[in-house]
Amino acid sequence: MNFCFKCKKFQDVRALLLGLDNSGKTSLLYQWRLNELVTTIPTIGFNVESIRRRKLSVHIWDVGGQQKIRKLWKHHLLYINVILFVIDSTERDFNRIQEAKSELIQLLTHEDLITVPFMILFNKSDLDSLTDEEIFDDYNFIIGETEIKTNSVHKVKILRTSALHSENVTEILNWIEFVTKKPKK
Ligand SMILES: Nc1nc2c(ncn2[C@@H]2O[C@H](COP(=O)(O)OP(=O)(O)OP(=O)(O)O)[C@@H](O)[C@H]2O)c(=O)[nH]1
Ligand SMILES: [Mg+2]
Repeated sequence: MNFCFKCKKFQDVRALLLGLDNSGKTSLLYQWRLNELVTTIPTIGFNVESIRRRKLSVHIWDVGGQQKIRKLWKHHLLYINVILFVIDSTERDFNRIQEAKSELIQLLTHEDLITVPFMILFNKSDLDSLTDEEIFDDYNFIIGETEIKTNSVHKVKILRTSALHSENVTEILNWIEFVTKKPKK
């Protein structure tokens, strides 16, 4: 009989890191993976890293956010357990805010994602970022609006992050653990 006492059973979780270009997705990914802010270049295609968290093995796909390659996002949506949508919270340009909102609404209303929990990350909180009121005015209503439109049952959480200072990185993993926990048999 073969016993493997060292082998632990990990629950695999697939997380998708999306958001406009320059929002900080790759920086967050490597802050999680390496505990440091790496020098990034715009992602063409995607990066994937796996992070162990207690009984979870979280596989995070970070997909490039430039406008011309956003059409590739749809190829990553199947079998995803959580979406982490990153917003550059220093961005006050009206058109860029509209762009981010439009992409987020498309995802929140996508038929393949109707039961997938979303975390919206307002990144770069170490810089001159949007105030809570600005975030509420510019983005928060999206969630209510989406629920009315789709009658969906998304769990949505909003969090400020900083890839530079590693702010809230642990909280994100805690939340992933919470929303993907399988009921005990
Ligand atoms: N100060 C500060 N800078 C950040 C933070 N996160 C990312 N940056 C910087 O923002 C720039 C863009 O970061 P990336 O991680 O490459 O952005 P991205 O979302 O992966 O961009 P694409 O790959 O083009 O989709 C880089 O210069 C980062 O160093 C943060 O929390 N604070
Ligand atoms: Mg990137």
